[in-house]
Amino acid sequence: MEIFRRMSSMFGYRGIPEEMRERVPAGQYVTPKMPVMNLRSAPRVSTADWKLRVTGLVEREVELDWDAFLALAGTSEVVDFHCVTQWSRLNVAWEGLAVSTVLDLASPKPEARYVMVHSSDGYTTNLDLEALRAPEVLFARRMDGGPLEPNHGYPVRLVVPARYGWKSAKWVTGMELMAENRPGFWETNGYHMRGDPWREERFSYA
Ligand SMILES: Nc1nc2c(c(=O)[nH]1)N[C@H]1C(S)=C(S)[C@@H](COP(=O)(O)O)O[C@H]1N2
Ligand SMILES: [Mo]
Repeated sequence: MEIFRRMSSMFGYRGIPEEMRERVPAGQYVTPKMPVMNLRSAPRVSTADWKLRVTGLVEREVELDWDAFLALAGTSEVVDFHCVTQWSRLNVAWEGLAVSTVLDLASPKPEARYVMVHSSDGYTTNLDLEALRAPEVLFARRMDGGPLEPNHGYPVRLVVPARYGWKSAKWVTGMELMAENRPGFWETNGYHMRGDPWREERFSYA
């Protein structure tokens, strides 16, 4: 019993139904709520001013205003969310627009391999272009059946389920396509350049 208890806390399995265990990466525990993780206070963004821009190594720069975004947004999904500070929230429902659709509009140049994501709170994070093309990567405007709350990124946030939560930029306003990888905010401060929770890529020395 004791050995089981020690192992389950080690692997973060405590309190998790058996069928969900395989969905929880090593070193994570499951939380029923979605904690708010903000570097600074949530910026107030109005949909009237909001724009999403795709720039850098693209054939066509894209600029979507709120109406253009809404016209394209119709994808929904239920996915798990893993924060590097060790909490995982299972079954988060998101609605929005597939990032791959927006990338297709911009038509990345062949040399584009990485993306810097920009947010209106000044936050940045880098991702590889291939990871952003995965069908479950969304620009989300709704969460758990309601509008996205200001603290969770209103009006639009990125959702990248296959990366730690810091890559899911809130209040997102831009994607800049790049040939070389460049660190964003947390990556400059020691977090991993890729951040795959299934490989426990938490810190850059990993
Ligand atoms: N623009 C911006 N995006 C951000 C952050 C932030 O501070 N600013 N925090 C990140 C971190 S560390 C995590 S774990 C998730 C948390 O999302 P939540 O606050 O909606 O739970 O948002 C990420 N996206
Ligand atoms: Mo995080």
